[in-house]
Amino acid sequence: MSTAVCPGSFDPITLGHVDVVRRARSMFDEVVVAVAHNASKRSLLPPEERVRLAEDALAGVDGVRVVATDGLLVDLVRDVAACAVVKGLRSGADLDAELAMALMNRHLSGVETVFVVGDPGRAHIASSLVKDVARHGGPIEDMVTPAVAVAVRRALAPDGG
Ligand code: COD
Repeated sequence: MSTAVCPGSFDPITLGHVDVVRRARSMFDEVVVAVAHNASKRSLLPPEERVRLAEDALAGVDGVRVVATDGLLVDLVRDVAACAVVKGLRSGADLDAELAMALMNRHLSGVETVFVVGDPGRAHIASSLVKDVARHGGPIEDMVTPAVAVAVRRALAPDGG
């Protein structure tokens, strides 16, 4: 059985992420979605909520499980016996950032990274932009699941929901 790890901050999971996980699942028997920590980003949602929202968003995709990790990605890859990491690309800017991580992960453990090109119709979707649109009162309902929209608006409310 082939297993791949699909990592991200997922703060929050978007319909762009869901598309990437579906594409990963079309190539591997099992996809482990890893809700991880990106040291260069400050999270809006706590890890356990990001996991819950990812599980909800991916409930219709079989062969997928969601885990949280606060360690090195390559350690999780080893622990779940994955043969690859799968990342999504929207643009050349994504590739620049992803290439550095792919090279580091291969240096650390030998793991290969497979890049999938996401749906162009979802290439505008980024978690950071979804939060920014919501922060300014704009519509996010066509970029995230209903549960995510509620969670983001609640987290951004002045009293924290
Ligand atoms: N279409 C296609 N792909 C998309 C879209 C979209 N609309 N939106 C997001 N993606 C892709 C991104 O390009 C990325 O590949 C993936 O989805 C996840 O995106 P984010 O923004 O949720 O996650 P990142 O980029 O913040 O994740 C970074 C990690 C958490 C994976 C990284 O920091 C990490 O591995 N951390 C663990 C600690 C570690 O091992 N550090 C060393 C790394 S070399």
